[in-house]
Amino acid sequence: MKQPFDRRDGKLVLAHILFAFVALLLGGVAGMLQGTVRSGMITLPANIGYYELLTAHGVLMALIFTTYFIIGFLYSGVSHTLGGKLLPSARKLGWIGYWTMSVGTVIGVIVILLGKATVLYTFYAPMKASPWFYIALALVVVGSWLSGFGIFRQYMTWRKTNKGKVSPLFAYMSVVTMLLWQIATIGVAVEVVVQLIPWSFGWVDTVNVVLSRTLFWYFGHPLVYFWLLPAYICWYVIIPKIIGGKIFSDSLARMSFILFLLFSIPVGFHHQLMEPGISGFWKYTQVVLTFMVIIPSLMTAFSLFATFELYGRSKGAKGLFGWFKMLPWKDARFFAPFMGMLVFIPAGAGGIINASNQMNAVVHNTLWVTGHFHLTVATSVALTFFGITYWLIPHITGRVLTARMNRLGIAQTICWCIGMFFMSGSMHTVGLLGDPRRTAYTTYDDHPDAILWMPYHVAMAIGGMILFIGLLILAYIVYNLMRGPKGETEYPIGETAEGAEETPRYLERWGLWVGIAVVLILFAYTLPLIDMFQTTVKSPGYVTW
Ligand code: HAS
Ligand code: CU
Repeated sequence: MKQPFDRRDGKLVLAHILFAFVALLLGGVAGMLQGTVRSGMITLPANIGYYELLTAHGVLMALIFTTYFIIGFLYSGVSHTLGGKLLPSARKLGWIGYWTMSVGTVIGVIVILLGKATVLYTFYAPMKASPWFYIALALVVVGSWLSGFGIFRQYMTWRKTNKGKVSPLFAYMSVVTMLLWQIATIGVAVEVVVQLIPWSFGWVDTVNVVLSRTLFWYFGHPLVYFWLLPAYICWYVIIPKIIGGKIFSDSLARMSFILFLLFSIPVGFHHQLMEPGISGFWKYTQVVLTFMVIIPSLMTAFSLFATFELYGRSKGAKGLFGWFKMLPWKDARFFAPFMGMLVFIPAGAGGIINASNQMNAVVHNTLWVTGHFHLTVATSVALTFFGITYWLIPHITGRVLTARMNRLGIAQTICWCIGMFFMSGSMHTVGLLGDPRRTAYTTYDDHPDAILWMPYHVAMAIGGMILFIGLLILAYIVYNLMRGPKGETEYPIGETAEGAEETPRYLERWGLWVGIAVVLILFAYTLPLIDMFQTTVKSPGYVTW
């Protein structure tokens, strides 16, 4: 499929990808600085302190880098698989979305750096930021909705003109990802627009804290799958092509995405297990649903192993693990996402620990959780996105990945994994020793036993430095990809293995799936929300910094 990319589509995609990398770089600088500022090694102008940097780091990396990259990547695949170019209306929605999000991002970052929104990326009330911070967030969300509508539009038009055909897997998965996003962001939009903006302008005096956190996590958990699913698109659809193999099963892949749509939203309480004001029964219910959403990840693991093994055996691999040697280890487009998969095994296991009520009591609000998400989003997802970049940018710009950049991509991956091993490994361990997250200083630090934590902090800092070097290598690679030698780069889309079962049509009955998702959400949230309206004590706002 060596068809060149439509130039206008390429521009839209590239604008998203490059914005994402600028955000990643700035977020990385903030991440680097926060440790040095906390330990007093340096002082920054305008009193920019640990919490400002931590907020900027979280917002830029977790919210901005991911959202831009994902929208860019999905648009590229939708354009490529649904007709070869975007409809003018879809492209237009993409651009309006892009500019709306960008205005929001710029306002948000300025307000954070001015020290008016030091509320971290989860912006928990009753910490009260400037209204402009919340307005900025609202703009980012609204912008992403518009982009989502563009993707739906392209898909619906394709279906109308291709009646009776099964849609391409990439496009199908993009639709699920964006549906999940649209349903989930309703929660945070209501929180921001109905609760936080009026309160931060001073139009109302108090805020219902439990309600705001519940609305946040109604969004916050599916948010992590909004990051994960595009990585899964790469693992299911792109990786088989890159290794020269086949997709194990198209229907299994679609089914796993549908399970994400159903079960990733009614589970937000697993972030609130230690919070008062929510009855044990509903926490228990949502934990059961959380365990349901582990299933599609296990299906994914199974399916990937099958793809790898089938490919290896087709090349003559013998024995139980002979296929392992056959994989293209020297190809950065494979190696980076593969390391992401490998890391996702312990990362996912950590998630299962978090979701278990009793163990959550041990790890909640400790650095263990920070360790968890640096493995999941900052390694599994991030490395996969880097792997995508190595062919996506050359494909769009009509260039090729040189052998030197490929080698550097492999070095970047190794650097990232070593850095994360030190940083996330020590976060996990010191978290188990009780070291709190999100804190520059606590009186615990004065206790003689706190000395136990120190070596882990040193290891975290060393890991952080290695990661920063990894980021600089990445920036260098991206810069070079934009200027590489002219040539053709394929957009790798895998094909389904022969003998795989036919894809059942009901997987594309959106009314049915969205309907079930809504029922599950209503089941998991209606009674707890009624409770929160009736019993909760409201709080005034606090500026804690
Ligand atoms: Fe999580 C907290 C539970 C997955 C991100 N999570 C967080 C936070 C973030 C985050 C950002 O229940 C912190 C939020 C904050 O600031 O407070 N998480 C889970 C569970 C899963 C999970 C059950 N999390 C993720 C993913 C994330 C992410 C994915 C980002 C992308 N998480 C929690 C809980 C908390 C939490 C609690 C709250 C903690 C607290 O107390 O605050 C599951 O989805 C995980 C399932 C995954 C698996 C792994 C499958 C493995 C695969 C790889 C196969 C590998 C192959 C390689 C084929 C079961 C698919 C081949 C290998 C060879 C050797 C050949
Ligand atoms: Cu979660």
